[in-house]
Amino acid sequence: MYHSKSILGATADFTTDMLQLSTSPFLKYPKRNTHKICFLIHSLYKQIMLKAMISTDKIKEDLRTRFIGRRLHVYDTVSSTNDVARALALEGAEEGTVIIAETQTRGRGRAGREWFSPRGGLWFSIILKPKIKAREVSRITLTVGVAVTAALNRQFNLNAEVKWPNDVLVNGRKVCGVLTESVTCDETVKMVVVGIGLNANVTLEEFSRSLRESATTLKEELKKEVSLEPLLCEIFYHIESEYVVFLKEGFAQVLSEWKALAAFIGKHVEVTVVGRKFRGVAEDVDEYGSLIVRLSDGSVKRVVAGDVKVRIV
Ligand code: BT5
Repeated sequence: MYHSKSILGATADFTTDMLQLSTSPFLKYPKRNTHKICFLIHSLYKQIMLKAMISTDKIKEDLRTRFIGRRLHVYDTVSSTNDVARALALEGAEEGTVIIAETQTRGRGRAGREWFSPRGGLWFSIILKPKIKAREVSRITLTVGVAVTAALNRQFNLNAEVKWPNDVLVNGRKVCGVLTESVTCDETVKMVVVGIGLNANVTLEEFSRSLRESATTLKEELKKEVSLEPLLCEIFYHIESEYVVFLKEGFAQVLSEWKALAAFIGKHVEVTVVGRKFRGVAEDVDEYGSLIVRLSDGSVKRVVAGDVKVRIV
């Protein structure tokens, strides 16, 4: 791993993967061509960096928030932005600090599931320090889901929806996932790291065959690439607004916004909880973010977000 200051002022970690690009051709070509190869590699490398690097300067120009995104750490590659955020939070990083990476080598979803994080996507984590109880943490996930959905609909005029507990869908496919991790002490939350994975400028061909069936990307839906910095700023703005409403006025308003954006309330669903499946109608989401499912015998099951999968049947 090489550490360097990027041309855009952010700290960047360049992995050896990128540098291999520039070393291997030397082995194959005669010496007289090396200057040409050098030039080629240099311009290729420059192009990659210019295209890939998310600009902190551009973000700062567009930022309309009071605290979210005011402190930014932009990396080329990390294992997981949630891990970096957690480490920084434990070192005392302020609320609203955001960690962004161009790629993640070990991006994860809930219950340790793999999160595919190629270049072109938005993979970032936000440090929050809400004064809430541990049982309220799932409210943060729903709050962020509402905010990302609102940002996408506002910015691109899409019809994005939220899917319980932590997805954002476009045309029924997952474009974004939210991973909320917290540190608690005696039922009180010390800090929350909200990880957001948004498939922005990624082509569907890059996904595995099985993911291609359930996932989508903004590039795919809009048939063009999107500018990442204004999108990030829009998302930060909506997250901060919803978060402040939640903390100051309570969760009821955010929950009603969530329900208005929900993909499947009233639909038949199959729920998988730790490998066990059952079917019913998704009736509601309660004030703690649990899913209420009515079974065919009329009884009601309350499902807590965690290692749960839900699909519309
Ligand atoms: C999530 O988990 O949806 C939460 C994803 C959070 C990712 C962000 S990226 C920044 C931060 N750093 C991290 O390490 N994580 C966060 P879950 O509901 O468990 O969904 C995981 C499932 O989604 C996987 O098992 C796949 O089926 C699918 N999946 C994986 N990568 C995907 C992608 N890029 N787009 C859509 N679906 C994906």
